[in-house]
Amino acid sequence: MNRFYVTTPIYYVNAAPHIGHAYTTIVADVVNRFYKLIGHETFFLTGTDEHGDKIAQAAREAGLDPKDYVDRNSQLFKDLWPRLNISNDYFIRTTDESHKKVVQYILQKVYDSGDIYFGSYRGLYCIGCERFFMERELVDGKCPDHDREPIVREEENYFFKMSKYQDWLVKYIEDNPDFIQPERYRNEVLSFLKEPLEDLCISRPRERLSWGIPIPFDDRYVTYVWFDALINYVSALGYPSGELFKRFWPVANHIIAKDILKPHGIYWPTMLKAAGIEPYRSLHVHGYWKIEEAKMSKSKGTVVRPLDLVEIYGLDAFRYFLLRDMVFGLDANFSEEALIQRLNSDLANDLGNLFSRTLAMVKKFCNSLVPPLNEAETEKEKELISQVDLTKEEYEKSMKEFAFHKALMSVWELINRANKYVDETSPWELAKDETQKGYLNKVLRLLLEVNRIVAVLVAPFMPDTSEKMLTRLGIKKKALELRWNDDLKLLGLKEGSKVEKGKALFPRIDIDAWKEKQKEESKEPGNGEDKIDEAKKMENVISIDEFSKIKLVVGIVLEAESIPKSKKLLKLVVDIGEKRQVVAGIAKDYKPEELIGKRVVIVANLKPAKLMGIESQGMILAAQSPDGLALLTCDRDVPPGSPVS
Ligand code: ME8
Repeated sequence: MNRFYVTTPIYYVNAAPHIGHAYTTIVADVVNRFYKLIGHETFFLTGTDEHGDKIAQAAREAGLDPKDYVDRNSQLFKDLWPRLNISNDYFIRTTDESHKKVVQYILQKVYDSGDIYFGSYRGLYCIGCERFFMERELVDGKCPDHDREPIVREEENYFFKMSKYQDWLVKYIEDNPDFIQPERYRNEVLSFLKEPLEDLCISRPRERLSWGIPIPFDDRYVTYVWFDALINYVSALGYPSGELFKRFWPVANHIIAKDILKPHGIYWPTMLKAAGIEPYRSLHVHGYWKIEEAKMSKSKGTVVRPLDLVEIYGLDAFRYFLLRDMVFGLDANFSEEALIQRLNSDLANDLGNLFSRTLAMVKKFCNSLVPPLNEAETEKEKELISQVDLTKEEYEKSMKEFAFHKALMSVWELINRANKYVDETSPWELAKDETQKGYLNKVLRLLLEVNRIVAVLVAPFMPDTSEKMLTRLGIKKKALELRWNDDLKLLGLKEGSKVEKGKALFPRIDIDAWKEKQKEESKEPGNGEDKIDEAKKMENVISIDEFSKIKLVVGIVLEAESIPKSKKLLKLVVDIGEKRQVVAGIAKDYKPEELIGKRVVIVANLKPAKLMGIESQGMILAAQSPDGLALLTCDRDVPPGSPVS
């Protein structure tokens, strides 16, 4: 049997869960549900990371014993997940006795094999990250994640010989293109590995930090939090001898955000190698949810709490929005307004409308009974059926690539095709003509079946909605019991069985009223600074008039050359009816010689600017993807200077 093992990071318990934690965990849940749907045996792990400086300090600040503190806060995560419909099989805590034993077992094993040694280290240490930094990793002398200067720290400690495995790791990543995905993060790890790797300090003296797992061969020390935390992925499976470990470790898929790429892409594989454990199968790295293009911040009041949104908009709208609006791998900007727009247009309008109008017609014209399907097919039916096949194919491919937004887009293509089919066949007209009864039945039956197929395809994303739809179609199955081969056949309903119309799946939100309310609230004293400033957000929306001020034209690249000392920039000469010199930040993705003769799209009326001392008289448009840039071009040869509108 095919198997799949999916993990989230184990979250630090010094902060309450926010939308970022919810995103990763919902992604893992969607993936878990998808692999079950296609018939895999799966195991889904999440949990909490509870040791280390940061936690001990937070407990002190809260006036609590560390154990009481972590018990309380771990529970926040444990309680949240069922409310977000998270289908995890196990919840691990690093303070679990069984986990501690495995950490000590691995430490001893690696020590015995000679890959852990005792030494002294002096370096720059960031308390926030709980690790030493190299100078070149700092930005303006500060930790880029915590925006503060690291402290100088010197200590005798235990070190893991990570450097010994550098060449092995480089080769492993090169030989296994799927090991770290998307490609940009694989490249990031490889480029980091171009410099010599240092050994990893893996202990902390107990006199400074007692909140950790004792080093088995020296009780003056506890383990460094990352050495402890990463091991959760195998301890949860009962490593070394557990049955789950044997079954699921070979298919381990870790999901993380880019903040913890280095521990997962470098420390963890080398630790596994040293411990004699096979590397994990794949690491899947996503970007950040940002608020107003910035990091979420407690002090600015921009930390988004999942349950606040779920309460207002419903769980499935929230899950759908997160998976639809972020391209896995890239950063995304969170806004409540975007969520409302998705809810209104994709869920209430497209999906909700298709479902309710189909059932309303079956009620009216077929007495709520599933009609037979026995008329010959016309072109319209063939088109709809071929869209079903296409959607299934694209959906499966995209899900396996973690391109969730694409998978959903392909489902929405089917929904839109089906809505169009209703308009084209006009069942209400067919109903007026007795001789069309057979064809009317066929149209409605096909629509019912498409609704059923849509319900199955959205099940990983919106399990409640899926079950609600299936129940009304007369199918009593839990979302997790659905299976690709049985439940995605074109015909799955029983002729003559009863369907039920029910209420709208997704009530619309009145966006104007919502905006009004936001404005009112931001005027209330005390609210001004904490709330996201709606008016400012609206500045991003432009009118057609404003857009028409931007002059876009087609240009042909005549010359292209690199700019000395710049890794990013190329100097181009482009024919747009006249010659223009343009400096473009595309050198990482395009070689100069590839560009000659290419048709590109240029912003022609941009104020000239100097980049690295070279004048740029325009800007080239390119799409950004997790795998790099892609230039916009024309799919037909048009003369240089042709306007783009
Ligand atoms: O790093 N956008 O825990 P952590 C998207 N304990 N995802 C986000 C996010 C955002 N703005 N903010 C956080 C740790 N995340 C360690 C992990 S694993 C062996 C140990 C998510 O609580 C994302 O998954 O800081 C990120 O990698 C994780 O939370 C970091 O969680």
